[in-house]
Amino acid sequence: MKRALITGVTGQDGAYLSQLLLEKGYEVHGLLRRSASADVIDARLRWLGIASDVRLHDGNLTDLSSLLRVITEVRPDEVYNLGAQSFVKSSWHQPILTGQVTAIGAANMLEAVRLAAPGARFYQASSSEMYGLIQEPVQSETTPFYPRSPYAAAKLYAHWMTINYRESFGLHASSGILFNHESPLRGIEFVTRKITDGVARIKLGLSDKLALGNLDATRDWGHAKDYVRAMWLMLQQSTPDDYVVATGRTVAVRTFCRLAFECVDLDMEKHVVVDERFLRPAEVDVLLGDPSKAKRQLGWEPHIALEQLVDEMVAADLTRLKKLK
Ligand code: NAP
Ligand code: G4F
Repeated sequence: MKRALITGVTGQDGAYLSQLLLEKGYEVHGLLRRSASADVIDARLRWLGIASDVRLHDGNLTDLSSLLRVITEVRPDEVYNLGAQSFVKSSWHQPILTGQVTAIGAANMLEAVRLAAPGARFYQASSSEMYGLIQEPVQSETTPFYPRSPYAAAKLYAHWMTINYRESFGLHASSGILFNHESPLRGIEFVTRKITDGVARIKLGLSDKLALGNLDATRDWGHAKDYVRAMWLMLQQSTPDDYVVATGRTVAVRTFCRLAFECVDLDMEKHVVVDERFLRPAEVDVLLGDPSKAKRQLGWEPHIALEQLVDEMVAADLTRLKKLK
């Protein structure tokens, strides 16, 4: 039985990846940072019905000693570094912490793997956010990066450290440059989930307005379930490498919003207001990925279309809110 260790196991991707690996017969271990809300921290794992199947270990990406201890205890075959301060807007409010967790945290993981489990295969959660002010209309593995936020700068450091550890120490370390991916388990602060939650609230009469920021930004949105499969596929290759994971279709926040309102037969123009508080100091206007390398080399392609994703998210938020009503 293969053993996997996942950092960020309580997040959206950590939950879906745990589910996938359990289905494949893995023993799944997760790094859990200490929280005062211990009773709700595993909510996503519980939502998927797998909380009791994942073995949780107390540790923190900023504490190398804890990572060394956990890796020594678990002796993983595969390590997925998904833990991060992942909310771009917060990275301007907490730039140093974002660097400590998202950048140095990844370096800590690479060191811990190098020292305690050098034979383990390593996955780094890199991000399309690194393309920032895009240098090519469609972004691939060879497109130059231009980070536009403290988060993106931190991810870029982690990305290059992953490549450096592969080249310096021969670690089987791969980096997935994943474009935005969403699901009913997406954090409520991200725009897609904020929209589907808002739409459900308006439909149920719990609210009348939805305040958003830049409606013109466009993103290449996929489903998290499809994207965790790409992570796993990367670690099944004999040679480590870097891959863009995307759908190849980009739509505006406004379009996502319209689709969500259409799911409940409402007109977004009557409910959406633009609020400056949700604008960013520097914006990533457009992201559009070219996943051809992942298709060619991993045999990966997305199965869930944007319209299906929006339907699923709105339906899940309606169900969730009806229970609270
Ligand atoms: P998420 O839901 O925000 O999850 C982040 C995870 O990191 C949570 O489990 C969080 O724990 C954990 N974490 C935060 N600080 C930590 C620390 N100091 N020590 C240990 N764990 C810590 O993110 P996601 O959407 O699942 O994304 C997974 C990864 O992919 C992230 O690295 C993200 O930056 C990256 N990524 C995401 C996307 C996307 O569209 N979703 C695209 C590209 C890259 P708590 O539950 O305790 O907060
Ligand atoms: O949903 P978002 O906050 O995601 P963002 O900034 O693209 O970052 C996500 O994807 C990255 C991959 O490219 C990940 F690396 C990162 O960890 C995260 O998962 O914002 C998407 C767009 C932005 O252009 C933002 O300005 O939506 C725009 N937006 C408009 N109104 C809003 C809002 N974003 C949020 N969060 N809230 C709004 O009210």
